[in-house]
Amino acid sequence: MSKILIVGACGQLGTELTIKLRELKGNDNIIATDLREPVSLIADGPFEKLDILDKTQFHILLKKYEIKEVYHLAAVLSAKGEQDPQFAWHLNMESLMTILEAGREMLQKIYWPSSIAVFGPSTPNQNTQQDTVMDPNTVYGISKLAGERWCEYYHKKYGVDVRSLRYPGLIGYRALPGGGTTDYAVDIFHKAITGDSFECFLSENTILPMMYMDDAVKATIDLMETPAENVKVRSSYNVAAMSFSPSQITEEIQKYYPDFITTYSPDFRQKIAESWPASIDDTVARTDWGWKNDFNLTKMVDTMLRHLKREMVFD
Ligand code: NAD
Ligand code: AKB
Repeated sequence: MSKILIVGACGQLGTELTIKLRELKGNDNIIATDLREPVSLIADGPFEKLDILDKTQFHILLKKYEIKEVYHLAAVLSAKGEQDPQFAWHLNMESLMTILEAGREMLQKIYWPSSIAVFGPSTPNQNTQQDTVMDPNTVYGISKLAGERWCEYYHKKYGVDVRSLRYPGLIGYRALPGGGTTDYAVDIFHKAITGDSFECFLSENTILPMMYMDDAVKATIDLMETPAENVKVRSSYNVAAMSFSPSQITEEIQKYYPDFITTYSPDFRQKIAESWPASIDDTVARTDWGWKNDFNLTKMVDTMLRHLKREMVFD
């Protein structure tokens, strides 16, 4: 079996993808890498410290493990990106270009995530289509849109097999989020199970597209296993699962914790959220490679609370 290298494996998505890929393909075939020390959940397989901005070290690892596939998950996300736009652009773009170039020379497949952040204030807000107006106004969104164009370019010009999904906000219980606008939808659960109230940085009626982590991992692996000729979109596919506002997720959590309350104190992230769509049309992904979500708001909340409560008991 050819070996896969994951860049940014200690992050919110990387932790979960590493666990699932190791389960499917064997521990030794999945090389987790990150700037940080390995988190305990992925300490059971090969791990290398890697700053993806260090091209030499990246190429040493590709050769050392005879890597044929790379999942590139390292990025600065939307909220953090606004604190240092130049660095966010540098990391998000340089790292992608390094990996796309490696795709020309020695890789068989590359996975690189995009985001609903590619859309902007002029994008139609409801059921946003695969192909539509895109005018992102965060450095993160601009870097994702530019990245999508580069992925398509490298595929068309050099035949690089690079694949991508435009994830909505991802919600999981194993790892904490790393500086996005949708992070509140994970943080809220940690407050609910400890009996605290939650102060939300978005206003109560701000609706955003979201997805439970198992669906995101399934979509990613399904896309990567699809025969190349069926992957017709080489920029990035819209994928969707659910949309809700902070007040709607609060009401769902109150079914389990009736005394739980959310207060609202919108900050700079409110403007970012308002520039993104409220719901996404993912018909193209459903048609091209059979994408289908398993989790809606009700099932996601039930699953999150059950897992987090169980972890508290074992802590
Ligand atoms: P995260 O911030 O949780 O994780 C990113 C990881 O990359 C971290 O472990 C970090 O240590 C590592 N990293 C940072 N700089 C690095 C460097 N120079 N070299 C190597 N590693 C480095 O992010 P995430 O939420 O897991 O997101 C993963 C990818 O998915 C990103 O491209 C993100 O834009 C995309 N995405 C995430 C979401 C979401 O809701 N989590 C939604 C849409 C798209
Ligand atoms: C963020 O909020 O920045 C991410 C994303 C939707 O890309 N969760």
